[in-house]
Amino acid sequence: MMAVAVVAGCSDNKGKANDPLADSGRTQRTENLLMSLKAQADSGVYMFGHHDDTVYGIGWEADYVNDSTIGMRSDVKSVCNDLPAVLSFDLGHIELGDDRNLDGVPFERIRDEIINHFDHGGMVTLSWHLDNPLSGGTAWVADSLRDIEKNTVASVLEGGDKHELFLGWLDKVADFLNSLETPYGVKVPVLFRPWHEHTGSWFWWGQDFCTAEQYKTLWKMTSDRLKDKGVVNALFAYSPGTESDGNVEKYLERYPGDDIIDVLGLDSYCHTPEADTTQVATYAQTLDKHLAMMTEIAKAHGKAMALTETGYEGIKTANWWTATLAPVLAKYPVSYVLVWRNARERPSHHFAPYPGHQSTTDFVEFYNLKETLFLHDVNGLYLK
Ligand code: BMA
Repeated sequence: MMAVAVVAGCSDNKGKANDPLADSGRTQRTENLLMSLKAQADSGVYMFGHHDDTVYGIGWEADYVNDSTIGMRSDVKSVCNDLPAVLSFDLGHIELGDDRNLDGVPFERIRDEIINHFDHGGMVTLSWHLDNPLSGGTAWVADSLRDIEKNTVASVLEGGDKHELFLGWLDKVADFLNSLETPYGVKVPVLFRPWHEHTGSWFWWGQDFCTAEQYKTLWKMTSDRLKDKGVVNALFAYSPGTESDGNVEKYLERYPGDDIIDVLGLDSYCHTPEADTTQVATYAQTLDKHLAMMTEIAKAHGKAMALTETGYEGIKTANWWTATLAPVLAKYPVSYVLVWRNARERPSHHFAPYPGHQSTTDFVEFYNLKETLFLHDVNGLYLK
């Protein structure tokens, strides 16, 4: 299967430093990225992604003050000698004006990693686990604060007590997105994925803490504000969890609309305390059911779709990549699959292999599947 080059796209504008705007008000490269996501999926291939891949892994952390280490080390690369085609980073705590994100990675470094990955033909997606503007707590709902959490979304909408504060938080995100520019004036496109897993009730924007209308208004406010602040390089992904159980109406219950969303996503995990083949099989069935549903919705709405977050914490079955994940993905037009982070501060919390891990042999097989695209595949020179 031929791979399709990702970010570079096929526009006449390619190579021009000023990167003119497309009709949508976004740069042509941003639109090209979206077209490439759809084209890749239609040709039966999907990109592999990993959260925080190049900034730390099991047993190491990048030297953030040394620019020569940007994009150089990665657990995935240590296993298959190639970087993921998709990198993911989190903007949590940018709203507070902090120098480092909620997992201790400097925003400066995140910016450099994004620009560097773009320079190598890869794609970047951003999540935002922002604090609670009303309670002062984290993105995650604390039981003791449940009553306050209930009012948080309402408080940030127009007329709410925290509206002004919150617009300022969105402006910090806008500033960051606007700063993603190469030295040659090219805006770097990214896929922004706020307000994810809203079908569950663990984040303050979750199901139990706002109405469908409030949730949709939160999205519209986010998209409008970023546009007003001149953001021209962001695509947006909608990433519910698996609570819809494969039901179209439930999946779309809080969908902000085709004018706001570019990519239909799904966040679905496999967590088992010990290796558990029954649970792994259940995970595959759940995935299958949701991706089948999303394929129909994506077709009807003309959208790209992706497995925006997934993974088996600890990867406790050695052949999980080729026996569990790949067979399901092969059936559906998924543009990328992204596994969560390899936490250097909590080694059991890892979702990609690292040297010595029991799933490395299988991961290399996964890497060599014709369907999977890594960085060498998307930069167009070494197509599988
Ligand atoms: C969660 C965990 C946390 C982390 C958060 C944001 O899934 O990995 O440890 O802080 O994501 O990256």
